[in-house]
Amino acid sequence: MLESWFNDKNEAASGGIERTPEAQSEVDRATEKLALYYYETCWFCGTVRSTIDRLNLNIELRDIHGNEGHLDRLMREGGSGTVPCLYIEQTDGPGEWLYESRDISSYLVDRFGEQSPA
Ligand SMILES: N[C@@H](CCC(=O)N[C@@H](CS)C(=O)NCC(=O)O)C(=O)O
Repeated sequence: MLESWFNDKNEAASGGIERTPEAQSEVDRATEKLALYYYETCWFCGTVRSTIDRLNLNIELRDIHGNEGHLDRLMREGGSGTVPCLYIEQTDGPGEWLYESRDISSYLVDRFGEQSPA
């Protein structure tokens, strides 16, 4: 049950946001600039991943327990090894590191929720 909660892909299929192919492509282009630092059994990460699924977002997942380089970068550039953390690449400067599951989900809903531009 826990596993299905963490890996729930059904939410998107059964009520997640649906977009036209053009709109999804635009969102996919925007989410190429994002990456979620997480690990599998982290409950707070699971809440953000549910938001990602519900919004049908293709965001790269970087497992800090599965890749030492991800943890190193998170600590060095983000300033803390706490997950979840959303990395937001900027075109004109250093990337932004957004911590706190609620803040990450709010950011994603504000940016990619229904009627929000990418
Ligand atoms: N208030 C934070 C809590 C995050 C949290 O406690 N994450 C745990 C994993 S579930 C963690 O990374 N602990 C290790 C650390 O803080 O260095 C949130 O909502 O994102």
